[in-house]
Amino acid sequence: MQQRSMIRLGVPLAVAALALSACGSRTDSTTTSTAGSGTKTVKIGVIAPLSGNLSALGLGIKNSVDLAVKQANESNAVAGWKFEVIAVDDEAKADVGKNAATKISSDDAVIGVVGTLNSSVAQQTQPVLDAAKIAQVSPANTNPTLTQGADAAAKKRPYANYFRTCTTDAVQGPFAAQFLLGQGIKNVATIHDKKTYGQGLVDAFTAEFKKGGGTIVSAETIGENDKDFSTVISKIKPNAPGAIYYGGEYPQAGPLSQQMKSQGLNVPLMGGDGIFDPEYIKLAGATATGDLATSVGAPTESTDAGKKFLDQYKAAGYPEPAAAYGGYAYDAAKAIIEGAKTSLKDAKDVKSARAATLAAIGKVSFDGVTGKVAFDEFGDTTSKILTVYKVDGGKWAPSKTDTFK
Ligand code: ABU
Repeated sequence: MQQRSMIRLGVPLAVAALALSACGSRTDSTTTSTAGSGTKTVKIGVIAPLSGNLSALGLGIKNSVDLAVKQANESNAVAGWKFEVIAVDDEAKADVGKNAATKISSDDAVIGVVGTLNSSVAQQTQPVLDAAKIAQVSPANTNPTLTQGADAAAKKRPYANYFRTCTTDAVQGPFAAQFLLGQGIKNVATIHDKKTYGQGLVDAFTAEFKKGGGTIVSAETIGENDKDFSTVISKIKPNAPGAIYYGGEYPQAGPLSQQMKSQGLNVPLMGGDGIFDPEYIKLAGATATGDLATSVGAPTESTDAGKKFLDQYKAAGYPEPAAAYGGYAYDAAKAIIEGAKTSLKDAKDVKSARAATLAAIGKVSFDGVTGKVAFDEFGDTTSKILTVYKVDGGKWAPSKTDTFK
């Protein structure tokens, strides 16, 4: 049995009311720095959904990397070098992400990439970036196979260039299972979207839920672009689950919750970090109250470092909120910059410094806005902190934060 140290959070989450304004969306952008004469340029790529229905998360990632890069340039983090951001939209699609990785790899000035959001997209970007020895540090991919390989019993790191600042679904799924069992919910129906993330999360949840004495009364799937869930709800309802555990993201989870309640299946929907966004609540509507989500780490607003990051992000004037992965993207960019401090010191060009950058990123250890930033032998974050959030008063409110040991 896992031992957990628990921090109870009694104060509702104060969601930062960052102003949203319409802006022209660029699918491919380069933030130009003001490099003086004699300074060389090094680029950090971003591959994330910058358009489409997951762009609320992707734009927060892009902006947060931009903030880290601006600060690195202001502090002259690597003498003689100026950082730039090159951001490419993956549209949350694996094939588009692969093309984005190919495009970024063709740029000799790129030292590392922050991204992707989706585990299914990372499966395509990993081999492309690895072949070019370009570091990839994801703030959001939670599928365990990306770092540990397909066989959980014989873990083997598939790509030495890949790291992540978020914890994995091998922790997130069991964390949710423990939570529901702790609430006295012993019968759960599961639904996933058949994507890498959704399926893996439900598998991890199911194993722990059964181990803890729970019963999966129905195990269903949907299509990743489905909008009408009446058939799956009708199938589940007679089994009288105490909750629905959903593996997937908010564009489907929100309407699924709304349709569950309108069809009389009045139990909480619980999901992972893929549903933890205000968009979920907008889509799910008033009956979302009581729905649950886990997300990686402690609430950004709950720590001094997190508050400072959010203040700086707000002051920088980005039109979109940092969202769930902003702090993780900022820390991912900082990990690449820390690596570059070592690898670029005496380098003649970026390309020849890439292998040394990978080695240096593997050894970073610093206090980031999401906590200690360091990686284990698989490239996974050493942090095992997660938080359960509950929809309350039209917002996600933190319910409890735990560290899995
Ligand atoms: N971690 C949630 C959404 C992204 C993914 O892992 O596919």
